[in-house]
Formats: sequence, C-alpha cells, structure tokens
Amino acid sequence: MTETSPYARKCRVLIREQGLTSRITEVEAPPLNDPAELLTSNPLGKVPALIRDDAAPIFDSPLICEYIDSLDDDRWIPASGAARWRVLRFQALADGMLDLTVGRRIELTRPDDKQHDYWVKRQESGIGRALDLLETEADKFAGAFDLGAMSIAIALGYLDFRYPESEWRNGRDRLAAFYGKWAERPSFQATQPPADA
Ligand SMILES: N[C@@H](CCC(=O)N[C@@H](CS)C(=O)NCC(=O)O)C(=O)O
Repeated sequence: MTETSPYARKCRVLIREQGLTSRITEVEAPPLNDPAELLTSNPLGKVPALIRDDAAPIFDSPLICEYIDSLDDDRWIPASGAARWRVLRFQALADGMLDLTVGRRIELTRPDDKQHDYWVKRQESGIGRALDLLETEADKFAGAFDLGAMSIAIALGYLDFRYPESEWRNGRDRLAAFYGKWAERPSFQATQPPADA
C-alpha cells in the first residue's frame, strides 16, 4: 500500500472499521519503484495488493475489500439482493471517480507540451456528472455505513487532496454534509494522506 493511494485507503478504512488491524499488516510499497514484494504479489504492479498466509495474493481494491469483509461478522457488503447491487453500484461509481481523478493528475504532471486538454476536460466532465448524480441520489447512501458509502467518501476526500480547485461542495450541500460525517470517523482520521505528499 501507499499512504496516498485512495484505492489502498478503501481497504485500510475497512480494516479499521472492522477491528482487524491486529490481523492485517500494512506494508508501504511505492508502486513506481517496482518493489519486488509488490510485483510478486500483483503482476500489474499496482497497490493495493493483499498477501494471504494460506492462499494466493489478491489485488484490486473491490476484491480485497470483499475478502476483508468476509473476515468479520459485521458485513459492509450485503451478501445478496437489491442491497448488494446498490452497494456495488456506488462502489463502482466512486472507483470510477478515482480513476478519473488519478488520470487527470497524471495528465497534468506531464510536461506542458505533452498534456492534452481534451483528456483533462473529459475527466473533469465525468467527475462533475458523477458528483451531480451522487447529490441527487444522496438519500440512498447518506445514512449507510457500508462499502458503497465509504467508497464515495474516499473519492470525495481524494478530490480535496488532488483536485481541490474542483470546489465540489458548491451546490452540493447533501454531499458536503455526508462527507463531513465520514471525515470525522477515526478510520478516516487514521488514514489521511500526508499533507505534503
Ligand atoms: N483498480 C485498482 C486500481 C489501483 C491503482 O491504480 N493504484 C495506483 C495507486 S493510486 C497504482 O498502483 N498505480 C501504479 C501504476 O499504475 O503503475 C484498485 O481498485 O485497486
């Protein structure tokens, strides 16, 4: 994991929410340095990856979260039915926002003559539409403590971290109030990315 990866943060928050910190050790593995332990666990070279004692390593935050969730009785992913699809749909939307926000940042860290305004605008439009949908549908997740709601809060926190000029709270009072509640939780406080990263 890294302290700045929002995908790793999903798993790190879930570990804390489910009281599993004594069973799962977090190891810093900056993916761009290609650490051997990461590459042997995840050939894709991305964090997070989870090494298990008794079985093959797993990767991709939705899969790792599903695994972590199975270790505890307090389920953050409903096993079946409409509730399951609601949670997984919100997780997919939040993860898609992360993909767009990460992609935008990568684009903007290229030298000026290699940046493509077209892609930055496309990424920003997708983030804006996702935020609008979440504001409209806030009643479906705002009171929940599950993987869908948590993933949305992670994506909003990542906007504050890497795209603060989005001013995503403007005109989105329900989303702002929702995020304010999550940001106070000990699991979020303990996994905040370093301010200078
Ligand atoms: N779909 C993956 C995305 C993971 C991901 O892209 N992680 C980034 C860090 S934020 C990474 O490792 N990037 C290194 C690379 O792309 O080579 C997940 O949900 O875990």
